[in-house]
Amino acid sequence: MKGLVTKSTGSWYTVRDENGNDYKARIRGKFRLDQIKHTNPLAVGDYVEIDLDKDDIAVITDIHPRQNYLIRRSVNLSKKTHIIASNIELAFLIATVSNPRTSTGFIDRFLVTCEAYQIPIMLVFNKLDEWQEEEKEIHEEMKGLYESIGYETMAVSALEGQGMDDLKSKLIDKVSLVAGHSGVGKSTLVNALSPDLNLKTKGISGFNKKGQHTTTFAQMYEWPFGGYIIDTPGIKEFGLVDMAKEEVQDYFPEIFALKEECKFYNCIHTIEPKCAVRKAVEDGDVATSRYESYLTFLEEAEAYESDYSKG
Ligand SMILES: Nc1nc2c(ncn2[C@@H]2O[C@H](COP(=O)(O)OP(=O)(O)OP(=O)(O)O)[C@@H](O)[C@H]2O)c(=O)[nH]1
Ligand SMILES: [Mg+2]
Ligand SMILES: [Zn+2]
Repeated sequence: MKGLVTKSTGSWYTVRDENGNDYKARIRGKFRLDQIKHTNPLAVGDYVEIDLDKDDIAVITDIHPRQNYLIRRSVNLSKKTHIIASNIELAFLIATVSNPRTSTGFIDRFLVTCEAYQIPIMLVFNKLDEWQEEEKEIHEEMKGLYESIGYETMAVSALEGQGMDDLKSKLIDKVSLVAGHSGVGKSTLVNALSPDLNLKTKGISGFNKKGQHTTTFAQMYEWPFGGYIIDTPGIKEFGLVDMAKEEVQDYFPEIFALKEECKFYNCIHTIEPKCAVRKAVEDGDVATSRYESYLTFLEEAEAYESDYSKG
């Protein structure tokens, strides 16, 4: 029968059947073949086929094709990637302008990954209750930047409730995912919309060591108002997945839109003459921070390519 993976700890999975029953499940050996590419053969969000063993333990025998998946490669140029979750209808990148500050570089990295894997994405700025003038200005700037490219943004306070009704309206009847640095309030936000879940959060005392993650593995929960949410552990840094350097520009919508206007059809917008992208950066039509992210990812793609060719 068909089931949905709602939790994965590595060797054991929780699978929910179509009647809403949860089973502890493990996989059959043949799945491990996929581990050549990924560190985990199955991820939260996967639809699978299960057989029931004795003691109501389920054996996962097959996986249904994934519509999409969110992937992360560790920064140390590891060739294996980790699938964070799959079959995501909407990803929410939770960002904060302080405590901790989310950099545009990190936001761009996440956006590019979502573009590459065809995952619809929204930017949510949390902790607006803490904003003073300076934070408000930073938020306005970031909001302006990303909305001008075409990304939808929201500002909320998971703690005090501002903006949460709007956010909820986006979540109803969908499989969504929250991602972002540790401490931005992902679990707090999920709790705010579904208090019964009572997810572990950092707590007011804040005694956790810096960099310590409160959520340690991705898990899917059902909303009381319809739909599912995947809470994920904080991402500190992650490397782009393997993409050719010519491909990087395809995932920056505002750069991609200018591509035809460059003199050379194979322009990658670094040193080529009559480059429409560099002109747009000079004119302020493409944000410097975005162009810098683009160059960083380009270098990364090159490094990855040459590392790969060495074998
Ligand atoms: N002021 C303020 N604090 C918040 C808000 N949302 C969350 N916090 C606080 O931020 C801290 C971290 O919240 P968590 O929900 O544990 O963060 P997380 O993103 O789930 O962190 P990881 O599980 O480690 O990835 C907690 O102390 C929360 O109370 C908010 O809207 N305003
Ligand atoms: Mg958490
Ligand atoms: Zn160009």
